[in-house]
Amino acid sequence: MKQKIQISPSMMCADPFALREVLDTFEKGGIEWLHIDVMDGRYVPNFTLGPDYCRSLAAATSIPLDIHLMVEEPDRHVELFAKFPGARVSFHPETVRQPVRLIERIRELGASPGIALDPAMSVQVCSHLLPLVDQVVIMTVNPGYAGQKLLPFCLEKITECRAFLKSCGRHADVQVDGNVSWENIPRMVAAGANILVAGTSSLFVKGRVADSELARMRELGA
Ligand code: S6P
Ligand code: MG
Repeated sequence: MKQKIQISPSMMCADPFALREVLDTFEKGGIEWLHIDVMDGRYVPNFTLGPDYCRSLAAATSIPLDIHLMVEEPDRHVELFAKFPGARVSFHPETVRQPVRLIERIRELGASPGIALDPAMSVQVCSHLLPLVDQVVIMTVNPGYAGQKLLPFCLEKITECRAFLKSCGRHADVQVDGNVSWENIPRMVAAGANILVAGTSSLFVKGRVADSELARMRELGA
């Protein structure tokens, strides 16, 4: 049986001047999540979205926020992000001294915890954390920028992660983030991903999204 795919569009790819139109398209299309990339210029070379942007989005739509923290010491900032209704907050385990404590803290704050594995982080190294979270983000590009090319070896990590979760009876979401293109989606879904982060390789064209493209993505993952 095929798994049901959820879509989490990457909001850093949206034209800020077209945000209302983009959100309307997502609401109409039943989009499950809004993927928010938070970058601090330290863990990654880039700077992107922050808590004010999250606040504005949460006020403008009821689609829950899927917040991807690409920051050092996320435990210092988690309160700013975990407070949005239905929010999911994912962090990179190597950025914090006590990742288990941070997972617990995210739950205490009422949000859903996730961990994100950059291409250099193995599934095996994080295996003790996988049963504790609701989502594992497998990054298929180096974190920091939209519009990069797939690192093919990361596809095996999706398979490995899904198999490990299954072996411990866990049904956590496996999200794939990075160059989720029309061409790559079938392989990513076949490997076991059930949430697709959609950016410039698929849904977004010049920062806007067409209804027909959303339908096309549903068909690919349905
Ligand atoms: C990258 C970030 C991602 C990108 C996404 C963009 O550091 O975590 O979420 O925004 O990969 O998608 P695309 O299709 O341009 O690669
Ligand atoms: Mg991301």
